[in-house]
Amino acid sequence: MLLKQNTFIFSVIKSVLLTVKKKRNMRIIYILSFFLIMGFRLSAQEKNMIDPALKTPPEIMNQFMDMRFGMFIHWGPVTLRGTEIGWSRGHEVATEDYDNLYKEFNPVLFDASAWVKTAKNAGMKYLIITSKHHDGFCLWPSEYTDYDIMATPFKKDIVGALAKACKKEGIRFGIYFTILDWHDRNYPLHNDGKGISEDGNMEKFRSTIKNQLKELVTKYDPYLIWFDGGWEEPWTDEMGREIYTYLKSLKKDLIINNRLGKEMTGISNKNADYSKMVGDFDTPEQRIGNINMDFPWESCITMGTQWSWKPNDKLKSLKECLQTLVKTASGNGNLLFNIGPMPDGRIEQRQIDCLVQMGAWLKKYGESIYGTRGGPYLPNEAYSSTRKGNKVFVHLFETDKTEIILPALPGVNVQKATLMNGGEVGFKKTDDFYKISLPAVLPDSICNVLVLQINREAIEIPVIENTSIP
Ligand code: H79
Repeated sequence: MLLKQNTFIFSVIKSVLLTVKKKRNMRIIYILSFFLIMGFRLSAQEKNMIDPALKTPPEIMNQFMDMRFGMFIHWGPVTLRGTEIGWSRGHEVATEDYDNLYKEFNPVLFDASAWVKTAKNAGMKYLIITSKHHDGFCLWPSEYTDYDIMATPFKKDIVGALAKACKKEGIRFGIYFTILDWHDRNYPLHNDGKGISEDGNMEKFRSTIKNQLKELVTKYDPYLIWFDGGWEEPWTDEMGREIYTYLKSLKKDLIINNRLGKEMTGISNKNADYSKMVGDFDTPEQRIGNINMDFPWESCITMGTQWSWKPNDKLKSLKECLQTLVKTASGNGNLLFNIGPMPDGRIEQRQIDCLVQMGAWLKKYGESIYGTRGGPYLPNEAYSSTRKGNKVFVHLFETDKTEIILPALPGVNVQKATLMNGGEVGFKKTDDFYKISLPAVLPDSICNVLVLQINREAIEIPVIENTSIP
């Protein structure tokens, strides 16, 4: 982007000078370009933007978006009570009790390799662990606090073990780190209902988290850092930009989400200004993001009803899980699917079973998810679509239909219509619609994939907003 801008400035000056005086010295062109480019850079700073040269480049973001499916893990001493991480402090669990849980946290059955293999078998390509949630407890040995895994009877570096196992299995490793910290007295806002505390010290607090982030980046070399809590009152966009810039100085291609700043669609799905986001991608929470072909996004969604483990929690059905993944990919986003391991260190078998089945589906239908882009059909109750090369993959959510009608794709010739893992299907184009006849027995009992092979690059087709059939 900056390179394009610089080349553009350079060529404008060049053509102006060449027109005015054909034999002018090239040196003037270079000097003028330099000042103009510097001017643009300064104005970027004045406009409170991150220097565009620092932003994660599109090729890195495209690789991230090609992965489509990752595992989010929320874990910590609070699992001993089975209530929500962070938020149950001082509510379902008395503060005094919550803050002492670490003394009993001894997940002797924790096996990093088993977790990572569970993610891999599910078809997930990356994994993100809560290194520190709002309660302030650190799952890695941090030099900057005593409230960490070394203070527990377990005394083993969980973040480190996961980073190592991910590397071994070829799974990208990411770290969740929240800005809130209800343990650190320097952070001026705690969940005690007393508002902003006067003995808070944001300068000291910012220095601590900067040190912790340096520790995390240098020790574990994460692919991604997933911030949370940038909405908090003591935090500003400017502080977020400072951390973004700092992290990029430690690791150039580190991917960083947008919760370092205030601008995000988040839980409330507000209309966000993407140009103001501090970070590389948007993070809709507990909902599938709206289609966006320009700005990367990732939905974080729980398999159960809370982020950390809850005994006998109600889990999403396999059908809901698969549709969540498919509809997210169809909107051009990634799914960061959350599970909460138990206090003894194991992932609950019910969660593993569901993940295994998602992985089995992806082994058969992964071509329609990984490396695809969303659209052109918007998701609806009956179907949604992704695309890649000259193929449009239409995911069919109804398994009892023998016919499906789709709005015709503008300016496109469909050369072949097949069912993935099935055969060719009946295809008729009438006016503005395709009429597709399906076999009585479909190959998959949950989600089938119709492949339309077309005569052009599918990505060029505009998104079809109205998929209703009259
Ligand atoms: O880590 C997960 C959540 O704990 C975290 N983001 C994801 C990834 C998150 N923290 N806060 N929020 C999301 C939004 C705030 C929700 C709240 Fe509430 C509404 C806090 C207080 C009111 C939910 C409802 C928790 C308590 C009541």
